[in-house]
Amino acid sequence: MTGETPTSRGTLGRGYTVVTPANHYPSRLPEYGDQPVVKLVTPRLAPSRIGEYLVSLAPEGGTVRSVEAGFETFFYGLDGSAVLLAEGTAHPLGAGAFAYLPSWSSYDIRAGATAARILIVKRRHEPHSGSDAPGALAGHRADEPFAETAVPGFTRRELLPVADPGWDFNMSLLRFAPGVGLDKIEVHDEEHGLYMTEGGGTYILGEDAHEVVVGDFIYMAPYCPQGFTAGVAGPAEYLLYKDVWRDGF
Ligand code: UGY
Ligand code: MN
Repeated sequence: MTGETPTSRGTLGRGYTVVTPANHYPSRLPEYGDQPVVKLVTPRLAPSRIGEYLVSLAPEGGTVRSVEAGFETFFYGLDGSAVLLAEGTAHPLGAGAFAYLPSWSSYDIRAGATAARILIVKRRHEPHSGSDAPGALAGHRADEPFAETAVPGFTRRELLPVADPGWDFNMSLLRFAPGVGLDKIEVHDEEHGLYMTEGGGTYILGEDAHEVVVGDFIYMAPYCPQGFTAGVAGPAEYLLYKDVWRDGF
């Protein structure tokens, strides 16, 4: 391209970022060798307390050395097939499969015969006295139906237990029928990492409105005003990280 500045929907706003596939500039991490890792957000972007990464594995590819223990980690398979190996257990990580590993687990990932893409969320566990730290957990988005909410056409699927204060974050799939959205502009202390898994719509972030589509990522800092309405062309869905059960200190 000569003389033309590429345009982009990606942005660094006040209290949020939008990172689209066109913005991806892959990094390398020693554990993944030359396979691309897109750092969607890390704690280098204050005040984020999470790292969220999009890892692309070549067919039969995987970690070239184990990822060391020390952080709790959530995995969500976007496409292809892969397996997560931790503590002598193999957890499937194909499209729609997910797993959680506690901070004392090291792990490896291996792709199957086709390339695989996996979303990974990493954070420091914040213990709560009186609650046991959670152990490893794995499942698939199709294991349970999405639950109705107070808003007709808006359903949710919780991938991690939401009623146990031992857990310090939730991972939820939020699904909206065409034209349906959140019923308020939320402003709250918890932060979000959001990955669009289907469709698109309009995201209100602070004082701005952004059109978002499948593959887009949004980081929302604590107290970032936020609202969403799905587009009319079809359903929209996103995978949402949210810290929970802690008082912010
Ligand atoms: O649970 C939540 O905080 C969620 N409703 N936020 C969001 O979708 N931006
Ligand atoms: Mn929210």
